[in-house]
Amino acid sequence: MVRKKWLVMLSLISIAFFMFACSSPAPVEETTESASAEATDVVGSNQPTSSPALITPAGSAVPPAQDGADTKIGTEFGEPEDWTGGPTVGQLAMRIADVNGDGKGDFIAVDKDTTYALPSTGSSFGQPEDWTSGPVVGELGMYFADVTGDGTEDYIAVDRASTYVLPSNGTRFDPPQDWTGGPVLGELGMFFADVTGDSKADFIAVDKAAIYVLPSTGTSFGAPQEWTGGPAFGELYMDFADVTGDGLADFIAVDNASTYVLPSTGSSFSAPQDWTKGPTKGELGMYFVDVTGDGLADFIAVDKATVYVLPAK
Ligand SMILES: [Ca+2]
Ligand SMILES: [Ca+2]
Ligand SMILES: [Ca+2]
Ligand SMILES: [Ca+2]
Repeated sequence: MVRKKWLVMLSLISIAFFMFACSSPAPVEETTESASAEATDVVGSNQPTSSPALITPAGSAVPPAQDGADTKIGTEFGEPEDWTGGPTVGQLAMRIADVNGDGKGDFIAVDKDTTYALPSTGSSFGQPEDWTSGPVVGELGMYFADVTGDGTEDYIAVDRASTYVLPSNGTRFDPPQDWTGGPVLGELGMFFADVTGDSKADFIAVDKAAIYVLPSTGTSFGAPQEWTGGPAFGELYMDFADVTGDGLADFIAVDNASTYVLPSTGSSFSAPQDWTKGPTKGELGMYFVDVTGDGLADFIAVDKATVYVLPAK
């Protein structure tokens, strides 16, 4: 049922755009209704499927900002450090995102009554700061990515009615702005990453039929563009990160058989390339983030026994 509804909604994306484009919706606390049940349902949906199956976009692909200035190359992880000096938990969601734009990933805790940011000092997370002065919750998902292109990661709340962006001004999130003028949902997952290469994260909706990209203009998301010419998804995991190092986020699909990369051309995704030549997966989690500092996102696979890094090269 639900899926059918999504299908319909998705097929209506374009229509919705035109229909709603002219209207002036009043968002704001629309996003404040409790998302607990729905959010888990959609964002973490896990219906097992046959071949190209499902994925779970547990969170936004928000690799820490990389600046070319740092040429240090990492080789290992050090000992665990206590960065909060006590328990810090978000009731509805927790993310790491550089919301103040200083190049250090900050701890974000989404609570029912408001959204807190604990800015990173580089060696600890500071005191919680109230960044929304009230509840902001995405019914279908909460993401953090720099969609405005100013270097600060913004809050994106995906509701059934529309997609709202709360731009970071460096010290808090501005009020919600309607960026899609109508519903936009991905059946298999929703991601925010810069696939066009203009430093603004784009809205990527993974549908069963294809992957759609809604390029960010800096103040809204454009009309959906089909980037794959057919179905494309990972059986075990999907993500969007720049593994080729050209500044455009690429599509990564982890299948049972191998891990495939579909490099972004800036206007579409190229044919799949086999990047692991065999099955590779993390039992407990998989991430694609540059941990070596060379500008290429690496494959991090978390197993019960240890954490593996497969450096991109
Ligand atoms: Ca920061
Ligand atoms: Ca921003
Ligand atoms: Ca972009
Ligand atoms: Ca790339």
